[in-house]
Amino acid sequence: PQVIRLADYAPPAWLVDEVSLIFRLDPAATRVQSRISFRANPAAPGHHDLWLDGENLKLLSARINGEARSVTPGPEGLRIPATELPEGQFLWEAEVEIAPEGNTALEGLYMSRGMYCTQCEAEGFRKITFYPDRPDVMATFRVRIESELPVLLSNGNPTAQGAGWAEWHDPWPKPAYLFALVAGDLVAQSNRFTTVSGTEVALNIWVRPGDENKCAYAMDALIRSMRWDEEVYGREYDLDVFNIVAVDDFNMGAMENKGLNIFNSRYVLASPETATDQDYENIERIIAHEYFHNWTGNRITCRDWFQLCLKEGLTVYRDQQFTGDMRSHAVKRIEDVLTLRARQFREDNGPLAHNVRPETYVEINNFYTATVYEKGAELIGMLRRLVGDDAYRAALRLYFERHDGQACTIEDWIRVFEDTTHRDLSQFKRWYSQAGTPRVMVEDSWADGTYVLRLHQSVPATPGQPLKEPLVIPVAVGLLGQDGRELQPTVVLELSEPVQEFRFEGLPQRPVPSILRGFSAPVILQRDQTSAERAVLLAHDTDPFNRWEAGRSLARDVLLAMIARDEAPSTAFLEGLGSLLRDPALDPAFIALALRLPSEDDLAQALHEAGEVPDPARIHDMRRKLTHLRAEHLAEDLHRIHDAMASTGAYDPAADQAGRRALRNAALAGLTHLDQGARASRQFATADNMTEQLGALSALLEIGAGADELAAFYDQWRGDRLVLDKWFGLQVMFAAPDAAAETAAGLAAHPDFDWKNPNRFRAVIGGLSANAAGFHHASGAGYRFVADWLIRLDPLNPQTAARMSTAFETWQRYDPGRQALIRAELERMRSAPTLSRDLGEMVGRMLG
Ligand code: BAL
Ligand code: ZN
Repeated sequence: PQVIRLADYAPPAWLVDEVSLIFRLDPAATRVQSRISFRANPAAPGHHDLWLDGENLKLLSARINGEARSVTPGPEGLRIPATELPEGQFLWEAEVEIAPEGNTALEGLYMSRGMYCTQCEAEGFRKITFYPDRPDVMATFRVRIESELPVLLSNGNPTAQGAGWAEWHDPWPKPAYLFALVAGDLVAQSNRFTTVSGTEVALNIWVRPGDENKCAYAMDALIRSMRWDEEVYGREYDLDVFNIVAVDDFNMGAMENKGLNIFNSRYVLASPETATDQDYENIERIIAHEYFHNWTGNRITCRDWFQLCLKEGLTVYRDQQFTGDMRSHAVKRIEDVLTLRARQFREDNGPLAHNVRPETYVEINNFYTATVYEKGAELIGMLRRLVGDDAYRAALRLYFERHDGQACTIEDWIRVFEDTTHRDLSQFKRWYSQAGTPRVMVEDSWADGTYVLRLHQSVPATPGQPLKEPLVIPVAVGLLGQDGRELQPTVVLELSEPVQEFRFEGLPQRPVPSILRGFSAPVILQRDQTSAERAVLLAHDTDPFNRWEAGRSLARDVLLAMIARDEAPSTAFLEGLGSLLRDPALDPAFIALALRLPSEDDLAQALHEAGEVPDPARIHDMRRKLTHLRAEHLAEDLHRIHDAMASTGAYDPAADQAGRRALRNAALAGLTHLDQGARASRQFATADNMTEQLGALSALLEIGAGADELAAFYDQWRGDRLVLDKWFGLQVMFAAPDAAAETAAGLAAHPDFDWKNPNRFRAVIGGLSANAAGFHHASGAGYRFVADWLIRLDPLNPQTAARMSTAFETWQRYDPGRQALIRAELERMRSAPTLSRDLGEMVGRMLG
């Protein structure tokens, strides 16, 4: 397969000023006419060939400046030699035929239950027509859609419409990956937004008839996002309309097409009865994320796909800030770090580790990763900490001013900060070009009122990168007295050498350090900390993240001691949790997070980090045992909380109520271990919202009960696709390790298992890989089941198959028996006759 390299970047020979497209929609034979005005790029002097990307297109006609051309495209596109091209500029016209109904890859123009929709990022536009499908070619688009379907949408503003047709114009130059088209029998929930300068914007969320009563929250989130981006980043919306469409078959979460965002329906549709609080929070976050792309991604886009983190890291950072402002910064930071560790640290410490800005790829779709997104966002947060809030604001102003309308690079981004602060950021830039999670090892000493922190940094070798250079790591530190009083408020230490000392003088007593406050850098902290120190932090740290972290590391160590030596959990640990449960000043959402034990995969990661070989079955048993013991010890508190957190009044998805329900469900999960599910059955029967219904069902399934509730749930929700996804997923995730593969196989044979729908496929096959002990069962049945299905899906939908193959990325952690089983499955996938470039690249990287 061809490897694409950042180092080979060359500017496009031909630029496009304007594109005009006419679509005559038909499921089996859609005709696409294009008129594209090309202009020689002054940045690529000389007279060049014209290369147009194109895949699976039937070329019906082609003309240059009105003159018919006979052209024979290859499998990836067509080339017109320079000798056959006018100099300077010319008009390209073509007509192609495509078959959206046969497009199972869900990339380009495809159909989802009778509706037409598109997904063009990263390289889907080339499946619609011949075009220079690269993000540094930006053009304005005019689109005419002809179809009998009632709703016909594209980017930009509507310009004209009649029976069976509609025309759209997008005045903002954009790369082809932001093109979108939708046609269907849809209804809108509509509203209006007046921008800060007084422009009226029509807002519409388009859904299938029957779903219009599930859009209110998404609309509310959109309006709040638009206001927030004006207030916090000074960014105003720039078209007359903003359309969002919910689609059932979608590979990703959502897509930021200019003026026409297309969403996986699970991130739009919500009602209290069908969506959990977590669903609501995801909707708010993703609506915001896609909206924020309008400036960070669309108005300023990426020069090439290696720069993906330029738009994704920044936009994730912005949506994290937004959620923090809407809900709770403390809770949001903990949630983000949980995700980062679960997904990005996992990736960064295995065979798929890669730079935040990769330097090579075979299939760019394989780089929409936690590293590009979540670690990319961490780099923005670190930069902000290093330069300060005011400089961050000034740098962002300069970024928007200087680069509006451009396709940019990480170098442009860093230069904006250098020009704002006059600081040399070349060392910081290594964060973009070095893979791997840095380790920061802490030693400290105390003498004569002086406390010294000695920090060592190192980054482990990653594939293709044996040696690493030191990074600039912002380490936020505070100091507490033994009595919990804060002796030193937060200061940011800049660790830039391999080893560095930091001194704190004039202290009255040896302090308890609170290191890496707010998780100020995406690193693994290595430090011997006594339980007494942790107890001080857990009880008193003014930094909520480190307060939570103290409890988290206590829980992790308790679990590791149980796994290694059957050691009983310390009373200090259990009592620490009890104090949290009894602290009326604490946010219930925070307590719920403090109660959440490290996942089985987190524990496997921790054991591997400590040089041990994790045993998934043992981890599972000990984690269950601790859940049980903890519930016994805290039963009284858990009862009280489950009663006290019961809802009063109408359901509201906002943070306050959601936090109370999260804590109530956490209490219930513990109590269910003690009462064989009596309380959970009652909660299930009386719940008037999905959060409590699903919380009860999960608690029952976790103890191996809940058969009646599961059947009732199916009967109640069999007509709701999104809720049915939950029904499929839960059963697999909570299946006992011995029965997990069998449960998944049974569900895959269920008449409602529509395996070509990515959400349903993820529910069952992804559900099994999320069941660590089931997936890693020593029989290999879990591995075999997942590999079977990936091999089956791959020829139809390579993007989703490749994404889900990351289930196997941790294989090097395990014992020789499991390693051999996984290797055999990876080899089997690699030798599948239908292997795609997508899955082929992933499997190849995992095998090394
Ligand atoms: N650009 C792909 C979907 C997203 O990150 O918003
Ligand atoms: Zn994004």
